[in-house]
Amino acid sequence: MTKPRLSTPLYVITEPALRDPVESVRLVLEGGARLVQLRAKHATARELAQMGQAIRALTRRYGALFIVNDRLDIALAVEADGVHLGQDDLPVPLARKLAGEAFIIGVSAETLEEAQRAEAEGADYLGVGPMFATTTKPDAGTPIGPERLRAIKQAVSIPVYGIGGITSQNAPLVMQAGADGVCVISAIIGAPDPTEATRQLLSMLAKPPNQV
Ligand code: TZP
Ligand code: MG
Repeated sequence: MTKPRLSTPLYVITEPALRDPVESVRLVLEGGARLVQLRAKHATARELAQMGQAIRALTRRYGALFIVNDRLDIALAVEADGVHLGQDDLPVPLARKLAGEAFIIGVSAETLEEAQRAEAEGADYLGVGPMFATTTKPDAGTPIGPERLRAIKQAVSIPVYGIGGITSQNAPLVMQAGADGVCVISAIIGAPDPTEATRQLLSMLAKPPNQV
């Protein structure tokens, strides 16, 4: 099996405090999202497995990629396309050993060093942030801003997604800094109409960075 390509600039992540994750995924797929992550920090393994199976079925129907946050066991069990690992999660080489070459492994990076190590260890993409202030992740560090992302992008060759406090207003700043895309939680999942919010962000991201 070959590794699926990350070819979309919008990566939508769930947040149960804002909206039910399965419903969220259904709504954003309808709006055109083709890369989604199940993130539910307080869910049990059983709840994650149930949500993961439902999201796997939905994403297959739309031809979308499905990543599970933190939990490689759940990701493999529900046949997700990949897992997203933080700096305190399973090290990339061990995840790779269990998941194989075709599996997507994403890593959160806040610094250049973390980004370079993740790439050297075999990560397939980076989530870099927090770009801006965010209330979704209370333990997120001080915002690093688009210039740090620019430095990271210049130092690695895997795709770089900005994350944290990204909205349709500031997404262009992230793209102009060289990001391959943006990860978004509250600006889409917390919007009154996530389908429409997805459509709007996607249409903006489709424009060349110097024209947005
Ligand atoms: N990692 C860094 S910031 C963040 C995560 C999961 C939260 C992003 O959420 P929002 O609502 O898009 O700021
Ligand atoms: Mg994590």
